[in-house]
Amino acid sequence: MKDRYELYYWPGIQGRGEFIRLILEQAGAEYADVARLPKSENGGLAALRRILEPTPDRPHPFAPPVLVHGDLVLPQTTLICRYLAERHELAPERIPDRLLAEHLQLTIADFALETHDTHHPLGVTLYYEDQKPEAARRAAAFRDSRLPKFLGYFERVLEENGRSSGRHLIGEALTYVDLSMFQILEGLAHAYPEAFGSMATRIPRLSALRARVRELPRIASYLASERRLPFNEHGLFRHYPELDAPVGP
Ligand SMILES: N[C@@H](CCC(=O)N[C@@H](CS)C(=O)NCC(=O)O)C(=O)O
Repeated sequence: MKDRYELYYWPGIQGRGEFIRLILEQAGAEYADVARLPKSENGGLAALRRILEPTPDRPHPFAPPVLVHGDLVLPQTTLICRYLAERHELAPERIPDRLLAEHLQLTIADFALETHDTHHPLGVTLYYEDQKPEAARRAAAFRDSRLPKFLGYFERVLEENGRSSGRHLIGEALTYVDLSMFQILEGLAHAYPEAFGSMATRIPRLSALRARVRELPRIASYLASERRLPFNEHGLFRHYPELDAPVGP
């Protein structure tokens, strides 16, 4: 199958789409970010809505992101990441290691969702402005307990990976899991600069991983390009100063 992909995702945000974009960019793959294309090129929100419509051929996706590759229409971020990574040498070789990589990737998805839920604790159908007191409580619990627990976990996973002397989360080489971890760390630095900044001395290996991924030539060039959308207050990682504070000792 020809390596030309179509990514269908909300046009104005990094969101979950960004985990996929980072893999496509590092792979040097040819892809269209369809909803960001103009209508004249069959892009825009209408194209995104179309891919979510029921069809007699296959179960239709519940939500974006969706990857289209030839006849394949694949939803669910973690599944898409795994599919792309295995096609482009960004996943471990052996099946047990591939499963372990997916286990880490699913944990990253949990971490992303919990970060998101700090500003939407009552759900995505209400605006942040309609759930501010609940968000404040949820964010305090996140900062004091969940953030250190997740970051501490991934720091230990790096430390324990003797196969790469702690340079990669799994195996001996760069994988999609490292790229996704980079995105989480970037997102936290944007959303929770105080809380995340106060954790810096506790996560030296994760900080080094973040710096290394940022300097990969293809990633560096992507980050400097217009293809990389800035963080904003519509995506997973939102900066609301009133939710942020340093993490306790
Ligand atoms: N588990 C899914 C979650 C997908 C998801 O929640 N997508 C969001 C955008 S990031 C959405 O548009 N959801 C619409 C909805 O849930 O109704 C994944 O990881 O892809």
